[in-house]
Amino acid sequence: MSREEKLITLSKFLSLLLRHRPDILDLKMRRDGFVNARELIKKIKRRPGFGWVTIDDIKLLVTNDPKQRFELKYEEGELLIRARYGHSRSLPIRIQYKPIQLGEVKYLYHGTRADVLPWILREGLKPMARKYVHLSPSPEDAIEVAKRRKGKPVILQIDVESFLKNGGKIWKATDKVYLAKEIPPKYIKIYKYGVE
Ligand code: HQG
Repeated sequence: MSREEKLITLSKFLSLLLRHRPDILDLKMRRDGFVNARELIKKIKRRPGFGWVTIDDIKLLVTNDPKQRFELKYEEGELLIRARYGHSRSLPIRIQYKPIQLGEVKYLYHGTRADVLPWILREGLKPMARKYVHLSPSPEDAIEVAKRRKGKPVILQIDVESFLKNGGKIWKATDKVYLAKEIPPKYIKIYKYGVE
C-alpha cells in the first residue's frame, strides 16, 4: 500500500470510530464527541495493518483532509480529536454547531439517488441513520456526495432563505458540510436529475 492509500484507510477507520463505533476500541467519548488522541493511537496501533500510525500521521491527515472531517484541539495538555459531522443518530453525544444567519447563504444542495426521490419529495429530507441531514454548499460538491451511491444521481436545491425566514435552522459544520434536523418538501427543488 502506498502512503496515500494507507492514510485513506486510516481516515475511513477514524470516521467509523469517531462517528459511529467508538466501542470497537472501547474509546471513552465525551458528550462533545472528543476522544483522547493518545489513547486512540495506542489502541489503533494494536490493530492489524495499523502498527505504523503515529500522532504526526493523524495531524497530517486532519490538516490535509479536503472535507475537514476531523478536529484536533489541546485541552489541559492533552490532544483531543473528534469527527466534525456524520455521527450516528444513536451515539450519545451533542456537538454545538454555529447556526447560519439569514442572508449568509441563499441556497444549499443535497446529492442523492433517484430511487429515494419519491420519498424525499413527499416527506422531505430526513437524517435517516445520522443525527442530521447533510447539505453541500454547491452543486459540484453535492454531485460528489451523490456519486457515493449506486443509481442515477440527483441534485436537490434547498431554498435556505425561505426555510430560515419560516423558522428553520441550519448549522455550518465545515466549509463543505451544512447540517439540518430535517428539510420539509416545500423548500426542496430538483436541480439536476441524472447528471454525469
Ligand atoms: C437519503 C459523506 C428516503 C439521503 C457525504 C441519503 C456527506 C432519504 C441517505 C455525508 C430521505 C442518507 C452524509 C427520505 C434523505 N427518504 N431517503 N425521506 N431523506 N434520504 O450517508 O447525505 O465523505 O446518511 O438522500 O459526502 O449521503 O463520509 O447521508 O442518500 O457529506 O465525510 O438517505 O457523508 O461524507 O445517507 O452523506 P447518509 P449523505 P464523508
